[in-house]
Amino acid sequence: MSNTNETPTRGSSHDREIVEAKVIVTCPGRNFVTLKIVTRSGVEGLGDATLNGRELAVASYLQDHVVPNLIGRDAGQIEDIWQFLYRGAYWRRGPVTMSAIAAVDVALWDILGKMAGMPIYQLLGGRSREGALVYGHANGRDIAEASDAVGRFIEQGFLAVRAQCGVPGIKKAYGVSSAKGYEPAESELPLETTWNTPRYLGVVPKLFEQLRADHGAEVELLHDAHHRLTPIEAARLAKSLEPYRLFWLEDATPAEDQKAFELIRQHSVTALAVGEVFNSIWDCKHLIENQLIDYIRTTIVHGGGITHLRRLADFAGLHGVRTGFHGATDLSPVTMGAALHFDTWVPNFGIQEYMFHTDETDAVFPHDYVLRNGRLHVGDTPGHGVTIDEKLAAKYPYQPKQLPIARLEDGAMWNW
Ligand code: EZ4
Ligand code: CO
Repeated sequence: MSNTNETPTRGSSHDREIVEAKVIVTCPGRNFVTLKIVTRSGVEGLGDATLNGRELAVASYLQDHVVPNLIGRDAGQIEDIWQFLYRGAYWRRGPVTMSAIAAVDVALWDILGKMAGMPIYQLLGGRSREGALVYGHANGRDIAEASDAVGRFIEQGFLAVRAQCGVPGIKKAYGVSSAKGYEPAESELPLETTWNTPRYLGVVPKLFEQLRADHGAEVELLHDAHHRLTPIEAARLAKSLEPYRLFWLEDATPAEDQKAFELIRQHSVTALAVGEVFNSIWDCKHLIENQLIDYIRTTIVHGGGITHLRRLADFAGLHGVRTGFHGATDLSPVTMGAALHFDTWVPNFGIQEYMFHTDETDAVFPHDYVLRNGRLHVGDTPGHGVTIDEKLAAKYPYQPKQLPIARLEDGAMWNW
């Protein structure tokens, strides 16, 4: 360095050399896997690698297979490291691999921001909007309870609310919980729930008819079918919801079969969102190119980080598809922070899912984003603005928890 006043963090590739990478598993209310990368000059970056119900697989992938490859590399070579981990593993894609790559990628963007003295949204190209429109999760055991819950979100200033309600005769319908926060990964072995599609299809249009009657035409309403429907059932639901103008109908049918969405589109103008379980641009290429969806849900932690999501979002933008990032509580505040920087920049932003983390989680991951008037606002802290209190994290050891499963009434496995 020629100028002695220059901050050491802006220095040469020698200063940027990765000297340490550490995997932190903690359970402040639920499990999170976090990767911390440290450079020779002492800059630290954090990435989230949480894969709900399969956390230790990603922790091992990072610890055993990725960390040894990171030591000695230049933290500034974000693209090259991404390509190294993606191409270099030979085994491409998949949620475990892509969550691990995401953790490295986000940690490196965090480091880059700190070295540049800039928030990540600035590195991406700057602010496109003041804040990111978010939607909250309202639910109730029946329609009346769900409508009251939606009302409480509106009172808190939310402009968009996802609504789920119980299905008569079904114990533990998806998205319905009496507890304060909805946490689906509840037990060491999967909770067994039952499913009945005809009864579900009977109740959902009535729920939204009631919500429009109670809360008016303006509030944005969303619904998640959580992969439960066949393509023709999904088409029927989408058609029956048209009068209530949903912001979106999410995961109407599993989308391994991307072509299935053609059938839904043929029958309905209800906006469609899909992709929280996707991990690659290739999972939604047909959906996007053929304009079969309106919102892509794949988010940073499960989709290879900022580097891959930027590619995906640009591709989606060409086809009129907007972002609607997954943001349930199993995505840690690190992902939320990184996602909000992305949302603040991305030109084709749609909406951001947002559930409150527990106080324990917020204490382990201090962050600078704030909710104001129905939007989440990022701060100007360099990087993504989320840190970890490692001492506190160590007080919450990993707890084995899996997501529930669903069976039809005859006992056959269905999609949870
Ligand atoms: O079931 O994040 O839209 N949100 C969702 C979530 C998912 C969980 C799975 O880990 O569908 O509630
Ligand atoms: Co969902």
